[in-house]
Amino acid sequence: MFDKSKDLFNQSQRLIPGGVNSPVRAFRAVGGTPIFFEKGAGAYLWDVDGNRYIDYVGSWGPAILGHAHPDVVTAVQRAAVNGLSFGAPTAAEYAMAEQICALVPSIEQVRLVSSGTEATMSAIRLARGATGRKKLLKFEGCYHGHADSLLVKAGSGALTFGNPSSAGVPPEVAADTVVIAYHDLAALEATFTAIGKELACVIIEPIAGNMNFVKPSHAYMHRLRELCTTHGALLIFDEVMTGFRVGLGGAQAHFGITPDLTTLGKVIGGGMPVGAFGGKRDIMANMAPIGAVYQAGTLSGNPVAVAAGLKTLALIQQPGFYEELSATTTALCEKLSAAAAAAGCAFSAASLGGMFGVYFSANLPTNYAEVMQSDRDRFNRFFHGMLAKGVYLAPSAFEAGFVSKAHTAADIDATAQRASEVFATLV
Ligand code: KE4
Repeated sequence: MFDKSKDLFNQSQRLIPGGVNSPVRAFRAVGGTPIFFEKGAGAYLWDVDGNRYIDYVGSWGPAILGHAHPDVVTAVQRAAVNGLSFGAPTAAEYAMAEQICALVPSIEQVRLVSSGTEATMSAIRLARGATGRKKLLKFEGCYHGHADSLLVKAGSGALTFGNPSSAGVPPEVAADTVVIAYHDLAALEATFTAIGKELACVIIEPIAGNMNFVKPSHAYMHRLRELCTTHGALLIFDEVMTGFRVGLGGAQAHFGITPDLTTLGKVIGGGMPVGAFGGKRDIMANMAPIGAVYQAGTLSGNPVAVAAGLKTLALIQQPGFYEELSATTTALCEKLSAAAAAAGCAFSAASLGGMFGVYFSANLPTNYAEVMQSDRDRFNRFFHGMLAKGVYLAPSAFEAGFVSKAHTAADIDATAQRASEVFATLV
């Protein structure tokens, strides 16, 4: 069933570290051999062995329209025949900036980059340049890409500065990053009381997707906004995953909060490499070449990637898009939960817009510690059972899942039916 994937994985490990170009793809969290895919269309993926899957990873969020949407492919083809990249301004980049600023009102000016990591790394440098402060606050379980200052885990004490979570990150770099528990109001208040005036910024996943799906309370998020304002720390909403995914206005629209800076990625590229960071005009004025904060990129805003992003942003604005996407995702969570309950399996699920999380625990986690208490072994068995039945979930118990506009009610019913069969093997 997976012979060609196994052969390719054996080969690729010779020339690519771990055989993959991004660690989560290696299936280390779930065990087994990573699947090599060769085609995607709509809600489906086909692997090199010809197996078809209903896909709930969607390239980790970009494929909100489904794979190879014909209008997006045509837009890419039309752009490509005129040249792949000029390293010079194009009208399309301005059109992209217009779309982002129109759809995310907190963004008055925006800079395009080529990945979410570039977006968050640049936003933090901008916050430090704009405030003249060094320290940043992030939250346990949130992932913001692999910039040095973000590969940091909590220090020994609640308020001590972070320690590197990766080799190669100098301790002195990690020392300026404070890491506290996500969605813990007491920890947040204590941190601001102690070092609020020293914080250049707070970066948060406003709805977490990298510890699995965790949506904090409105009260917590609004208090975070208040504390940042009071202490002069810039609030960065990392919406690389939630932007245009949980709703047209992202998580900031859901909470009714205006962050100082927002980072974007994934959906805005429609599967091509596009990231962005933006915010208030007076903050963005610090960016080179008009300001002193340097940031650059050879392929930033390249016409082919922007063409994919522009067409994607146009299509997600169609009337009823998010109502239908949300209904499909809600139905998936409800049907999976019903199937688990019928099998007597402790399970819970939650979603917002086209993003969801499933947990092998009876109660929905509200923070990292609770997520860590879910049954990872059962998830891994569920993952492989579903994979064998042609359903591709994120290969980790600590990742969110994604539904596309291309997923139909029949796909959701098929997924639930196959899940019923797998749940029965778990209890
Ligand atoms: P990229 O550099 O991978 O484009 O974006 C980094 C990033 C930043 N912020 C958030 C909230 C993100 O979720 C991500 C990347 N997400 C992961 C999925 N958990 C990408 C998958 C991977 O690392 O291969």
